[in-house]
Amino acid sequence: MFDIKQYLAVRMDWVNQALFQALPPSTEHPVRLHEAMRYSLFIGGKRLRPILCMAAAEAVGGTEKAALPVGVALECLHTYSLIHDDLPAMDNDDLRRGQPTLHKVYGEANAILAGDSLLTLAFEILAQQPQGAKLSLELAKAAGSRGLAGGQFEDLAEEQQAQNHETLMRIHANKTGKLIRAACRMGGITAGANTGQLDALGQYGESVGLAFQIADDILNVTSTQEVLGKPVGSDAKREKMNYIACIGMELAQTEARRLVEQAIEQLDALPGDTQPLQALAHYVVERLT
Ligand code: GRG
Repeated sequence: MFDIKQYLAVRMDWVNQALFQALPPSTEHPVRLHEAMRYSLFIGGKRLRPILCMAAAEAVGGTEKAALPVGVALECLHTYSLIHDDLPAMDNDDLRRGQPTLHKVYGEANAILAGDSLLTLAFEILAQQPQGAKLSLELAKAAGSRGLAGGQFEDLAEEQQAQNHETLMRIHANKTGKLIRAACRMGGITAGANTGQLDALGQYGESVGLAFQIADDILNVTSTQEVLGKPVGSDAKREKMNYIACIGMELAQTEARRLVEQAIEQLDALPGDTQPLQALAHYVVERLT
């Protein structure tokens, strides 16, 4: 039986060590900026995107270690998006990863700059990898106006507006799904996957990304701030578009399970060990944080 807990713990450790090495030391000038970048990265986080990236490499016969630096880049970019999402101009949140948000501790301007620096560092890391151009293209497409930033834009614009399933799907696919999809495809790229294999990994990532977001919406209703490390009940309070308001709790749970099965079907034709990706798809909807 695959031990997902142990699997995650080992890889989280690898990712944390690699992140520690990749970031400028907090003794380097400008000290406070480097401290701020490290604060957001090391106060917590599941490291899901780097772990998916490594598992995707393995699923097409590559090595996890070759995908690790790419995972580090993904985590830097993900953390930038969380820092900016928490800013007063966006979600204005006080808590992230169980700790005060970066702007609460370091001030708003420094939080913006730490986010900018992490976003840029992600591409600096990718530029140094074999296949750097292909990897950078993949991440840039996922992070820009057709991905994360565009999804965030629509999400902010849609607050307090009518719940519409189609709009909700598009926002979530862009805001959450595109980076998870990119993580899987980028893992494949490090392993020299062919076009068909990259498509399968991308479709796996898309389904897992949506399932992840549905699970996030469910946890926003069912979990507690202590367990989750960020505010709960915030979607309802802000009348924010989410799956529960849109289709109800029961259908949301059914949809998340269906997406997991759909994701796993994509793995059939892959030549490597797909057990970790299978287990990760289940973990995404069964997780408690
Ligand atoms: C471009 C500013 C900007 C934002 C992009 C990612 C994003 C949009 C906003 C963050 C807020 C949010 C609720 C995003 C949906 C994806 C999501 C649930 C992120 C949290 O990811 P986890 O659970 O976080 O993997 P950890 O802390 O474990 O890394």
